[in-house]
Amino acid sequence: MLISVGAILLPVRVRDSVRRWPLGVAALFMVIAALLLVRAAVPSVPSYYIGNLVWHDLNRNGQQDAGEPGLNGVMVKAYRTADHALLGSQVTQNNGNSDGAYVFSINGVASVYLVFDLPNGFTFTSQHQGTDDSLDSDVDPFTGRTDPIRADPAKPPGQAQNQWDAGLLNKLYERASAESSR
Ligand SMILES: [Ca+2]
Ligand SMILES: [Ca+2]
Repeated sequence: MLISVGAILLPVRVRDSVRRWPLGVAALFMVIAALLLVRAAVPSVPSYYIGNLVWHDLNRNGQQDAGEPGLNGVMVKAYRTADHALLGSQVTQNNGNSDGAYVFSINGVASVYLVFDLPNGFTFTSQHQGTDDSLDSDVDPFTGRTDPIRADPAKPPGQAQNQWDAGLLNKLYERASAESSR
C-alpha cells in the first residue's frame, strides 16, 4: 500500500520506520547513558593486603607483649566470604623483621576471612583483648577463624591491613613454666 507524504510516495512500513527511528535512537542513547551511570555508581573494590603475625602469647593475656616471639610454620588460609571459596594459603615465616609473618594480596574480592591451622600442642589465646587492634588476637579460639575482612574505602588501593594477628598458647610450655616456678 502506498500513501502520499507531501510530494513523496512511500510504503506504509517505510514511512512508519522513518517516523519512529528518532525515538529508537533516543531510547538507545538513554539505555547507554543509564548503563554508564550504573557503572559509575558501583564502586570498584580496591586492592588490599592482609597480615601479619602469628605469635606465642607467653603470658596468656591475649595481647602482643615485648619478648613474645613470632611462630613460623603455621598455615593460614584466606576464604572469600560470599561463597567460602579458598583463595589461597600461606605458611608463616620470617619476613626479614619478624618470625611468624604472613601476608595476602587481595584483588577484586570485597570481603574475605582467614582460618589459622593450629600446630600440635597449641591452642588459641583469647580474642579481642584490650583496645589496640594492632596488638590483639583476631581469631575465634573455637573455630580458628577471623571476622570478615574488607578493604577500607577511605584508604587508597594497595592499603595494608596488618592488624589481623593470631596469638597461640603452648600447653607443654605452660606446664613446664608452671613446674619450674614451683
Ligand atoms: Ca601477651
Ligand atoms: Ca588485631
